[in-house]
Amino acid sequence: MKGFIAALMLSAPMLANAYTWTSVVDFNPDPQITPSSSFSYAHDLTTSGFNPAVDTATDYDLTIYLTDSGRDWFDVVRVDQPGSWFTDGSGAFFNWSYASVTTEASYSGLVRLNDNGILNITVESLFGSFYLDASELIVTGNQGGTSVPEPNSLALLAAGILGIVVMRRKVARGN
Ligand SMILES: [Ca+2]
Ligand SMILES: [Ca+2]
Repeated sequence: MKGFIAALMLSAPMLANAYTWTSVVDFNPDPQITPSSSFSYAHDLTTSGFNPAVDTATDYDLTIYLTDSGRDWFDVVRVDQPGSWFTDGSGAFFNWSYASVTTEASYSGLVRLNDNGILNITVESLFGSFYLDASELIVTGNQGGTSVPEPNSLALLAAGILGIVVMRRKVARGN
């Protein structure tokens, strides 16, 4: 029984290495979006430490932040991501000045993220005009590749420790 518990404790950290990566793009200046001008950009999760070769994205939330512009009756935003598009559930913003819209992961979006760490987004206006202030991508998944030191760096490390030991001995003798 004790052996079983020990084995369980040893294997637990390897079963799940849950991790969250956050990528924020703050547009400056904020691009204006109208029914005749959409705006495309990309979240590059590799700049947030995501490594497509070893890490796995399993889910994400994408939130965009908008500032109103123009005197429209109302505004409707559409967010395009690989394989799907999203319009805010309420359908429209009335009498607003600042708003955020959150959309969930698309299957194709997850495939792209796991392929190269990049999620391409296009923000469109179905009605009205507004500014795109910022975009935040929060990705959850598993962090793989617990870095195993290569033989070369192990040898360097050993040489470094040996050097410190030798130096200390010399210092000790000098005293
Ligand atoms: Ca507007
Ligand atoms: Ca901004």
